[in-house]
Amino acid sequence: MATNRTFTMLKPDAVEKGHIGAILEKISASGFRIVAMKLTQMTTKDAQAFYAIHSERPFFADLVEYMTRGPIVAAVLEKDNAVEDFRTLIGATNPADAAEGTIRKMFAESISENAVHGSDSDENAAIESAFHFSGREMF
Ligand code: RTP
Ligand code: MG
Repeated sequence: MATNRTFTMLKPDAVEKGHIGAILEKISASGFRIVAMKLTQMTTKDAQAFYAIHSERPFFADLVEYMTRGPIVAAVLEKDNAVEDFRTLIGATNPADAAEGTIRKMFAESISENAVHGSDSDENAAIESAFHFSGREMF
């Protein structure tokens, strides 16, 4: 995986509220090219594995329940400095702390239901992209 790619999920709350189009529009307008994308639903095992780093945190069970309760949009995005620039575009984990104009400020409800995921490193972007997509599904 090149270092100019990141992985994102539009989380179940964003899909439930009909925000897929608006969020993808904002992502595209911010200069990210979609190189892979699908609507999918994670199983409990999938979510436990994807968020394994948080398995000892008090919110882990709620996080797994939330991330599996409905479909998500999984996507791989390409742009110079993709990981850092996408984290800036989505804003702080808690939308109350997120900057004006960020995706979480615009579309998220709370620290636990915060509309969108963004990889936090190039290494995790590659791992998370491979978790959801085969090489033939990335363009
Ligand atoms: P993400 O991994 O989804 O992009 O979010 P993040 O880096 O901004 O935040 P992280 O610390 O990795 O937390 C992962 C997700 O767990 C939920 N969370 N709930 N109730 C809480 O205190 C709490 N803290 C985190 C959120 O869905 C968060 O995005
Ligand atoms: Mg994270």
